[in-house]
Amino acid sequence: MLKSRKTQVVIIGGGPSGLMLCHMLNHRGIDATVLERKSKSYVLQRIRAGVLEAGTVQLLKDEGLGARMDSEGHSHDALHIAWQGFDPFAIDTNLHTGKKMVAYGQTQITEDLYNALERQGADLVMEAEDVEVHEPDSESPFVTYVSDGQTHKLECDYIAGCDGFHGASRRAIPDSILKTYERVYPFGWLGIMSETPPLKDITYAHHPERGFALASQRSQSLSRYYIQCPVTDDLDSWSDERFWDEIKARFPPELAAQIVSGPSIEKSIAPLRSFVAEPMRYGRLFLAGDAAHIVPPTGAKGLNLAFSDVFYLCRALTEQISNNNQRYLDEYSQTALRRVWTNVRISWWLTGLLHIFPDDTGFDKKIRENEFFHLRKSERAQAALAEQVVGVPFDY
Ligand code: RFL
Ligand code: PHB
Repeated sequence: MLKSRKTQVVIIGGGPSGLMLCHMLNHRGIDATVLERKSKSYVLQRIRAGVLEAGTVQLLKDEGLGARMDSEGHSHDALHIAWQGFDPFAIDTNLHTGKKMVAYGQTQITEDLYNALERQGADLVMEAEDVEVHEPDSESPFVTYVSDGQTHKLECDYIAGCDGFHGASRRAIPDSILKTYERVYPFGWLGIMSETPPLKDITYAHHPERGFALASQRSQSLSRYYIQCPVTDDLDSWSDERFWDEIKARFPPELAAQIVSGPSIEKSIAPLRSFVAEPMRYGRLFLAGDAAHIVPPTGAKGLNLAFSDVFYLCRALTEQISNNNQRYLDEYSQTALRRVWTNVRISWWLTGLLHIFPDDTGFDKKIRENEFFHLRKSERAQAALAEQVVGVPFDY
């Protein structure tokens, strides 16, 4: 038998964007139901970074989610670049913009959100299977899903598709309406986690023959490192020893000497792509976060973009539902996409600057090197990059 009920907003996906939207809507007196395919423990096990733009930090504080971030996060005020053959240098993002970024894990943010939502008694359905969007372009959309072996129907006023790149909601938009833009990069990131003290600063490295490397961190005793590698590489071919030799070869010697190696506790290869789906609205269905766009991780923009989408979407739904003002809903896709493309561009640019490509010509290498010289020498180039790394404002 079909079980049917009604809510104002159905949110598909209980990752950071879906949870944050639910939290913000509930705070404004709007009913929302989150449908998440996985279990809570699975969602909380995903290891992802969290370099938070100033706007994301402010949004979390404004929404009452700042306490743990304030005590456990650490401020992150520079973009460190180590280019083989040159002294490492840093762009002081705080100096150029007056704004502060914070390094705080996505896993912790997700945990904070689950805790807050559970305290509020929010309507979360975990392990919801076969979620399907119905009639999104009508006045009465609904979503069906299976839970505990039973099919449920959720009638609603609006649907928020926050179900990531592989989710169901983007597919509910007809091909004739949805236009997608994509660049798949000819390499991936091989990442490892190790219980070793990290380098002092999150540092991006470039070696003209060997390619990109990144030294990052989770705590004073937990390090996260990445190197670019062919996406087709077999993980088995990357012993820990080979990884450490390779990453040390990509960093300038004085930094390589500071990298403390140790056994990896996690190792994976992630593909890199830029992807945007337009428009981010179809009738009463609105996409947010990775469901609508993906950026390569160079620059750490994905989560921040997910949160700016949620900011716009919450404002749009609240204005419509509470004040009968549809202006922000009508402008949602256009407003969100402007900021999306700004971040797609900067993530693509940083990826091109710091990686090597299999089809690089001598000309490409010279241009890349010159981009680096210019950035190192020019205060103005540094200020322009700093503005985007810290994050353009939501009203951009
Ligand atoms: P998510 O996190 O993918 O969550 C989507 C949720 O939807 C669920 N789902 C479904 N639920 C119901 N029905 C279905 N049919 C469903 N299909 C999927 C999924 O189980 C999941 O729980 O998307 P969201 O919420 O939009 O959040 C986006 C961010 O997670 C993502 O942009 C970032 O993780 C990207 N990213 C980083 N972003 C940053 O801003 N800073 C970083 O430092 C950073 N580092 C990273 C990253 C992503 C990485 N990945 C994905 C490999 C480092 C890594 C390694
Ligand atoms: C990470 O710590 O995992 C991390 C940091 C910076 C990035 C991407 C990932 O640009």
